[in-house]
Amino acid sequence: MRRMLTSAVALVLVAGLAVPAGAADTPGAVDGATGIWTLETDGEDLVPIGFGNPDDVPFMGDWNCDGVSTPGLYRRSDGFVYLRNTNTTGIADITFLFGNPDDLPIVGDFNGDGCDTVSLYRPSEARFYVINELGEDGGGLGFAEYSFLFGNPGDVPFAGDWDGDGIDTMGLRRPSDGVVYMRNSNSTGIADINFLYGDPGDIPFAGDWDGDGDDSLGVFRPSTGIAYLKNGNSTGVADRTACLGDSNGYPVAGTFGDLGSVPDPGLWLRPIATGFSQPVQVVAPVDDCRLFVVELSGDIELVSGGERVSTPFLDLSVTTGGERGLLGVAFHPDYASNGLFYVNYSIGSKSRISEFRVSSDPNRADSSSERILLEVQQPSTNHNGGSLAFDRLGFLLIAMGDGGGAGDPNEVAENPNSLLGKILRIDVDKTDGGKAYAIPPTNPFGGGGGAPEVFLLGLRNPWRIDVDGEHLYIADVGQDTSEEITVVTDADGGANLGWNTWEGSHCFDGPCSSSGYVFPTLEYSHPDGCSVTGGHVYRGRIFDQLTGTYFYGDFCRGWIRSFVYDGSAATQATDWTLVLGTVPPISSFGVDGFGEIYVTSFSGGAVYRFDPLP
Ligand SMILES: [Ca+2]
Ligand SMILES: [Ca+2]
Ligand SMILES: [Ca+2]
Ligand SMILES: [Ca+2]
Repeated sequence: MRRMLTSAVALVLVAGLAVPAGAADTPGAVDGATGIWTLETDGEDLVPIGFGNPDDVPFMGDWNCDGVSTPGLYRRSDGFVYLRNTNTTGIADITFLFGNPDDLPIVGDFNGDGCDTVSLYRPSEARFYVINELGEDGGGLGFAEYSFLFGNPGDVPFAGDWDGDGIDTMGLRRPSDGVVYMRNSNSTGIADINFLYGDPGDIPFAGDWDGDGDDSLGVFRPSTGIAYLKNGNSTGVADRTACLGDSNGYPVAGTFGDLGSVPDPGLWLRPIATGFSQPVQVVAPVDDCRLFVVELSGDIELVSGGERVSTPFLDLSVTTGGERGLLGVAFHPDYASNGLFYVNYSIGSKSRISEFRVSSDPNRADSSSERILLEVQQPSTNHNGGSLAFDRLGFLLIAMGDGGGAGDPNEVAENPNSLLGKILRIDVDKTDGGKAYAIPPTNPFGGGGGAPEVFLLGLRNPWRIDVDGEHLYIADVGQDTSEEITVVTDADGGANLGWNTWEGSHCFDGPCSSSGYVFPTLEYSHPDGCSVTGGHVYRGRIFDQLTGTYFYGDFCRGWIRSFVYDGSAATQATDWTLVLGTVPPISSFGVDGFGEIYVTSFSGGAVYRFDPLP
């Protein structure tokens, strides 16, 4: 699928020198529901472009022989092929009629001239029709240079340069058994290469994933949205995986060139799944394609390949009512190797923080693996906090509310000896002092003067917190006047965020002196909202211009706003209502394994994702 002659010659000429390998092909995905193409760059950014309609058959090729692969599609409804020469949103540069409705497009450089063309495979005949000039088909097959039989009716075709000679040849994958058959010449004959790869229902595609000059197979599994890419054409495990969307997705691959200057597309809240029972978080281990949706009632549900998995990942018995329930989940930074994750839930009149481990089935936790780390007595059913998050040092942050009632009646939030009204910080990888965890050496009261778990003081109900590098974003729900978000660093242990002397920047329980307090980075008043729902700093791969932007919402009003923290203040404050609408009650935000942002709403039990506008 790439121009091999040039790089093969270059490699010969500089043999013995340390030259970089040729540009590797990268995968992309075409969303069958929206027609949005999402192309992975060398830096693993994702660049979305709009081209074609949802039901088109998509592919990539180098139509103008400049070394860059660009989109093409076959529209069965009108029998036309549409090709584009740049990786930007727009209309076709080249259009021509193509074959019969059931024919499948096959893209490659079948004569080694450095240009890709669209040939076709007729499944009913198991025959390839090879075309080396764009547009010559003209609706019939009279312009095909030659044709040949290969495989059985029903096989799924693809093309690539299996032997690195600069000429693409055909391959087939048999859906019934997952066996792959490849030819090194475009002629009738038995397969030169055959091997078993993937599950029967996988979709094959090909590319030079390692940039060594020959193409090899990848398969896309619609049920999980995962592509498995292999660097050699043989049976075995994948050399890399890529999340290519959901079961509506279709895989493409190519050398996409410099996509850095493509402007961000518009943004919308795409409904991913609905019908959850009071969803309060979306979370995933780093680089994991799945979504874990936390329900207040105690289940952690799974979404894989865009579809909800029928059995929950974990079904936890929790105490509900008021603001109690399963409140927060965090995956260990090394989850991929140790399978550990942490939950914050209500049990009786206590908040409990526990560790669990995944079972031998990656879609099920081992419900018998619970290791209770910490329990905190809760005086009331509200203000139980809820967030769990690992900081960049690998310590677990636990958000604890002031124990409820109203106005912090027991004056616990500023009392360093109480675990209520705090951000706590513990080391889950060690134990000491008879505890199920260790105290990080830099905790402010590790040497005395307060409870050693305490990290930040003066919180009312920090329902949602976020970690972004050294920065911690604490969204603290207010009493009757003011909602606040405070940004501190992981070196600010011991900081007092003010409650209940201060509610935001308003004196609540005087006398009020401003000395010794950290005041909000941003606050808003009632009735502009009623209860802040903290979100996340965008670190995803699609929206470059949102990188570093912190999103948050209001539970009651359902609006979404953002700011950029510049190291000392909130800048670029933005209200997204005209773009995203409102989805009250916003219970939480979430982030997937690749940094894309989600929103959960109690209305309809819905999970939404920030998505490129179709
Ligand atoms: Ca091109
Ligand atoms: Ca060619
Ligand atoms: Ca070849
Ligand atoms: Ca290769």
